[in-house]
Amino acid sequence: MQKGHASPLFPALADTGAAADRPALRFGERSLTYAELAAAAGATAGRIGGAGRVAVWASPAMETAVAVVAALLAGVAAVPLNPKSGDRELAHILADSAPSLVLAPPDAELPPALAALERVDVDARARGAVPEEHADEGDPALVVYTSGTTGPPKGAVIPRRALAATLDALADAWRWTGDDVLVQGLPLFHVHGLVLGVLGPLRRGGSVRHLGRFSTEGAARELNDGATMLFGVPTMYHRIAETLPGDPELAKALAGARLLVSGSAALPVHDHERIAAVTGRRVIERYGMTETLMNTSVRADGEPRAGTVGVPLPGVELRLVEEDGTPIADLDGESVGEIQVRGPNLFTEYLNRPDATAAAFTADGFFRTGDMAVRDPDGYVRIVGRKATDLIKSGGYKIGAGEIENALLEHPAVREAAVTGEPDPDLGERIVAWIVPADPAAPPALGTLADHVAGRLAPHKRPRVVRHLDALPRNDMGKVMKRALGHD
Ligand code: MCA
Ligand code: AMP
Repeated sequence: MQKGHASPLFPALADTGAAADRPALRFGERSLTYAELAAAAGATAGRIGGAGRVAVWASPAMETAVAVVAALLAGVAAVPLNPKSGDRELAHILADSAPSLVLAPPDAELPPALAALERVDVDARARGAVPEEHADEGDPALVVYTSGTTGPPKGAVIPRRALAATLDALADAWRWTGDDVLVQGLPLFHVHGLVLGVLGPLRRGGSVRHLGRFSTEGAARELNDGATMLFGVPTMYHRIAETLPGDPELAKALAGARLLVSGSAALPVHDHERIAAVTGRRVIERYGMTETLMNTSVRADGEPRAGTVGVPLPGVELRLVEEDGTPIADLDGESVGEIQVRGPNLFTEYLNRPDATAAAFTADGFFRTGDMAVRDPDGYVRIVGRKATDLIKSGGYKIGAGEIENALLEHPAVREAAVTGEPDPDLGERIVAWIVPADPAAPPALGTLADHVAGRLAPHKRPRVVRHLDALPRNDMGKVMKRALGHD
């Protein structure tokens, strides 16, 4: 069947004349204009057309942006890989998503798990014609892996429609235009850094300057040199709040920005207030998920109320429901319910997991987020917690306790393991490993277990604290009572 001609995701790639010479991407010293990006992505797209799904070695580099744009132009779904993924995690993602090739920067050293795949080096200086996009809006654009409470991460299949819908809704909420210059230092294998932080500016015809890795100096330098917006996770804003009192350059940079946006986890009111006190500027929060892209935001023209994630974005239906699924009618700022959302921003399915997909949706097509919230009388959403205690948010990364427990149990010095998150001023939550040692005389050290988890799963999933116990507290059914651990 002939594929449809959906409207292009990046109209600015077709620009000609002076418009095509505007900057699109900058990573450190390297930059590409729209004409150069169109040519480089066109060249790579020409090499991958017809591939089923492609893996992208998503280092924080120019090539990652070019590779993902190329895949979208070619109508091929991209699976961004964390270049720091450990062997277990990588093997799972590759087996589950079955990519036909891997796109990588020419200088990247790929691990053995990828050796069997055809490799296509991405040349950011290559020149090729931009192919006509033959894709339907429901076609998969990205498969992004996200942790659940138990088991290995699931691949959320994100359709092209969702990318367009969420980025256009944010443009409305934030008055985001092609004149904006974004600075960010987020990883490019998650929605925040990749979809909002790279595809967002490109859809608007604006530009992004990526810091490679986040630093307060980098953010200050770019904001003082023409950048208009900053995107970050709360840990980054916490580090900004810590640095501000002794750093007038940073204070000036933030004061002059058009928009400071935080997301991926809650930004504590204390950090909001500290930043406002020094800069006179309010950080605004938006709320999203890998599966839903963005659901709510404080609007650029709205009241930036600390501790809230604003109002539903255009096109997003949002409701709070009680345990039995009954919608909560009151906007009273008190009644707590689970957030459910419906709209064109939603993912299609978890790859190869019809069971998990079915469980995630209600009969009338709302997605169950697992986030608990109240709504103020004027509709502002305040997130107050989450249903599952076994999901930890650390540095803005979602991490499943079960996944880490399974990895820890594979270490010979571990007899039993339970993982919890506890409050951390910098990371929001830090991962705590409660360990019953195989040999009480030789309990495994934190460094040993951290390396073990980092090497199997990913460094950000490593425990930051280890506590040794003689036995885990269990109920009559033998289930570990995590709440009892929290109060130890
Ligand atoms: C340390 N390292 C190790 C080990 N220990 N490597 C291997 N083995 C070890 N045992 C390395 C780390 O890999 C890292 O390297 C460096 O040491 C420092 O580690 P860490 O302390 O973990 O990093 P950090 O600098 O403290 O990280 C803070 C951070 C980071 C920069 C804020 O957490 C981060 O980038 N968070 C963003 C998460 C995110 O984008 N979430 C979006 C998903 P190196 O520095 O070289 O890597 S949520 C989402 O997408 C939804 C839609 C939403 O709403 O946004
Ligand atoms: P992820 O699955 O990694 O995409 O993370 C999505 C989760 O991050 C959501 O379900 C929320 O729990 C959390 N989240 C994202 N943005 C915010 C925010 N602004 N405030 C509080 N929690 C957030």
